[in-house]
Amino acid sequence: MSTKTIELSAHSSSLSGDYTAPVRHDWTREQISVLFDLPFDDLLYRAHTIQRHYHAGRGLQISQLLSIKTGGCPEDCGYCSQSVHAETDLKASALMSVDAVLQAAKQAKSTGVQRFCMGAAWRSPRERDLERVCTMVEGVKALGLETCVTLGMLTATQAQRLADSGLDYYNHNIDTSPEYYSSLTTTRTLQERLDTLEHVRNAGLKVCCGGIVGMGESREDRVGMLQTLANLSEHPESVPVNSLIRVEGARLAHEHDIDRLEFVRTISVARIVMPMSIIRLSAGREHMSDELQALCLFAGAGSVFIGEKLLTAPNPTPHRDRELIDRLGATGRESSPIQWLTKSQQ
Ligand code: SAM
Ligand code: DTB
Ligand code: SF4
Repeated sequence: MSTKTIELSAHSSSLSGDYTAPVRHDWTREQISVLFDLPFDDLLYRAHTIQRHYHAGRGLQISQLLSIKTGGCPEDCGYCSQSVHAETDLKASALMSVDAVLQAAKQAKSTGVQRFCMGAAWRSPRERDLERVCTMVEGVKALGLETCVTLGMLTATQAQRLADSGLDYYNHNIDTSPEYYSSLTTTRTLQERLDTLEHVRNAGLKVCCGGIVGMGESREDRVGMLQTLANLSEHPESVPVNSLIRVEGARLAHEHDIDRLEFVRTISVARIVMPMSIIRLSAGREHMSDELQALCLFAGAGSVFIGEKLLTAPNPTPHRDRELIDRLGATGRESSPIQWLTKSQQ
């Protein structure tokens, strides 16, 4: 395996070599900015080379979301339809029954989904509710699916309880840069988010952590978000890159669309700075052309959410996704990234 390291000069002319990126946790903002500033084709070339090196033959990872507890969330995240502070017409509902969740998981499994992700609109889970979620996790795992939950902030004990139930992944996003964070959410700090991520790691769970672009943040904020993720002591196994879904009634309902090529740049830089992570092309695909999605996959995204809905927002129809997956020849993968990497490095 070549260990030639990436040169962080925008003027580098030697772009035809066999580049790989070492796994690093000491990225400076300047280095990440240099990557963002590369000519588009150079950036794509570097990102795709890393994708090929670390993820060749892996196929597309396919997940499905289910909102197990919708709306009524006390947090004030400006992008979210489920906050009590948003003036949306979303109907709040109580935590679903275990049976209803398992029905949905069975249906997902029958369509070839690999990971089933359950989301709850909580600031943090109550003990009784957490017990029910653990029963859901056990049931979904027994169907042969990977499991992920996203339930808000956790204590160390709660993270451990979830790990004991057999949970595979916990999703908890940092969403943006440290500087922009308080423009999005005032009811918690980024440090509280990072504390939960640490509890999740210490409990031995795999981490799914990323953010959103297109919320009126600057390029520097996107750099800061990726730096924060890439300098975590371990990179998240999954890094969702969401494109803001503008929800009528939410504070960020009228943000301007981000330049599509800047979105692809964000995916590409995420690919380079966290070379072993699976980058997920997450929210916002409904309004992306097939060609834009193909470009994101080429740039290094290796995972999508399929199904009519994400949590509350629409997603491309399963029919459109099936056609796209067929046209791209993108197949599901058999083993987890970590197993695959371990095997190839032996
Ligand atoms: N309440 C939990 C939390 O905030 O961690 C879990 C659910 S929350 C909906 C999961 C993630 O979805 C958020 O962290 C955010 O990154 C993403 N998200 C929420 N609303 C979104 C929107 N309108 N557009 C894009 N991403 C969104
Ligand atoms: C993530 O980063 N994106 C997914 C998953 N993690 C939970 C959620 C996207 C939510 C989009 C808005 C909605 O459906 O309400
Ligand atoms: Fe609540 Fe999560 Fe929505 Fe924020 S993103 S309002 S924490 S459901």
